[in-house]
Amino acid sequence: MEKLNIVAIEAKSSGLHVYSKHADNPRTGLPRLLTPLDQLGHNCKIFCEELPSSQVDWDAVAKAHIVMISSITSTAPRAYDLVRRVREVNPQATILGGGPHFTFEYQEALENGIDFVFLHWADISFFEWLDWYQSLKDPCEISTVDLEALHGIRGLAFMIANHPHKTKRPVEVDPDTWPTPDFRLVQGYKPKFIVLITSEGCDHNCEFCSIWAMYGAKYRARSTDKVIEDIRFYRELYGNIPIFVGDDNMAADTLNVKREVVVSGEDRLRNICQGIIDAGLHGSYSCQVRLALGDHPDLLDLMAQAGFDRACIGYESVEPENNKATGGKLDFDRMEEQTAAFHRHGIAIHAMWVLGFAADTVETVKKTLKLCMKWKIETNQFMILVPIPGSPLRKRLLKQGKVLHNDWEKYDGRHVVFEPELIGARELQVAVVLDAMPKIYNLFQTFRIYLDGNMRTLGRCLSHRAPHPRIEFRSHLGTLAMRLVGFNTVRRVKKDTLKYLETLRRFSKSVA
Ligand code: B12
Ligand code: SF4
Repeated sequence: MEKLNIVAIEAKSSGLHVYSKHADNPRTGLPRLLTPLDQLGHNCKIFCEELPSSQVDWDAVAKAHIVMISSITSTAPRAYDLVRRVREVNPQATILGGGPHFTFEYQEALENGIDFVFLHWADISFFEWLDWYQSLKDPCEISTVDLEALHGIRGLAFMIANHPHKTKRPVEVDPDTWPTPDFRLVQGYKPKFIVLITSEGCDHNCEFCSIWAMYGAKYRARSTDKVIEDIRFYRELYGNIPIFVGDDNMAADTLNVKREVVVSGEDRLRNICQGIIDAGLHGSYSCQVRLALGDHPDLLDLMAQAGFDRACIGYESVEPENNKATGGKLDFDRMEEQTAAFHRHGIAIHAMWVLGFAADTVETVKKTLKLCMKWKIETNQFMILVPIPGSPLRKRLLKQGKVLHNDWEKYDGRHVVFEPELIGARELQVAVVLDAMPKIYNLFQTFRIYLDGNMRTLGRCLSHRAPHPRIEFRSHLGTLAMRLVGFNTVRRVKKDTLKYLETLRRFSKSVA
């Protein structure tokens, strides 16, 4: 079998995003797909443009048989620039695209020169496609007959005679069959922490999210044994490196077709924590979970024992009227207590708020700001509502004629790209990015939060309730670092925001 040269590129975002300087990690899709091929002896190189040390080696691209490009919505324009550059450098290469944006905008991707688009998950389709590719007489001259043979591969889109073709949705994959992604394939990448994916999907269906459209109304999860195997693999490679479980919702319920709970999210998380403790793999872990876990002190206790020191939580909104749009998952009267429960167990919080829902006004932004200060939430991400492709929100707003533009670079949660209900687009942009963000990330608040966290841990140590004080104290330092990065980022995005306000003036009917 001929050994293939495969270059894969994760496109970067053009502007700063809230994680630019802190969470500079690749997504795990490309390493997951290429790890088995690397093990078979193919020459696989991944470049993650977001990392200064992982810039594309164009000599490698010139020699590649296959170039893979991965993108989310805000990086799509950059991905298309990359396609054009690849064509110049290596006209013979076959260009593949995948990821959440291309899944929903596959025609756009094909029109922009991508040869094959992989829709939804590519864990089967990519390898079936590769068999097909390797069976071709001349991969540089793919004929219509060759393309016809592709209709049996599910989850694929391609052009035949300038017409886009899309095959059926891919069949489900057992997450236990995923290989552990080997990040050594990402050139120049020295991880500060590892992103570990242990599941796919979510049991909620928030209007603004594309997770159901991407993965189905399902939750598929890796078994505890496999998760422990993954952690062990990274520990052996990188020592006691922090691990961020990047699942959209690590503690989602697994439901059957009648939407009855088969495995509760709490039980799954409990098993993983116990597995970590039993295997002696405690360390610094973080994850994305629901705030409602705050009602399960025994589970929070177990999480703390395993070393979970931070939880990223979708707080979404402080307005109860927005509950439907946020998947009906929040109990507004309990938010404060649930937040305090995480804190009592030494777990810091990264709160993800969304602003711009139907009930939101400038007062909502102020109220949100006040509450996150009152509840002493360590770090807060104020995201502007974005109608991303694949989300029910996008469908609704398009129907209502409220989407202002499709300049994908601006679909990053930092720009208003639609006409909100009760507030002007510019008003929302100013309230969130120019008014609220600098208030959250001011230096006084930063030191207040830092001191408060340390005092809390000290109290937990004195009352013998802190299983891993060192991890907790280190986590407070992490909070300090994140907040300082936030302070710097907020100042840097100001110029861009002022410019964007001018752009909005052209679009928005309700200029404030
Ligand atoms: C970890 C993570 C991050 C990390 C690192 C990510 C990074 N380098 O971009 C951090 C925290 C930095 C981050 C930041 C952001 N993120 Co993020 N992130 C994730 C998360 C939780 C997991 C990513 C992951 O590893 N997934 C698992 C792997 C296996 O999936 P995958 O990479 O998509 O790959 C699979 C397929 O898509 C496909 N595939 C993908 N690419 C390719 C390419 C080819 C050629 C082929 C054949 C197949 C293929 O094959 C893979 C296996 O099936 C996802 C949610 C999710 N479930 O994916 C959100 C997600 C990707 N993030 C999202 C967003 C919006 C952002 C931010 C814009 C948030 C913000 N406002 O700042 C930033 C922007 C980052 C950037 N690059 O510009 C959205 C993207 C939605 C969209 N359509 O744009 C997602 C989907 C979350 C969501 N549910 O809405 N993110
Ligand atoms: S926003 Fe979070 S809770 Fe809502 S559907 Fe998406 S992943 Fe699930």
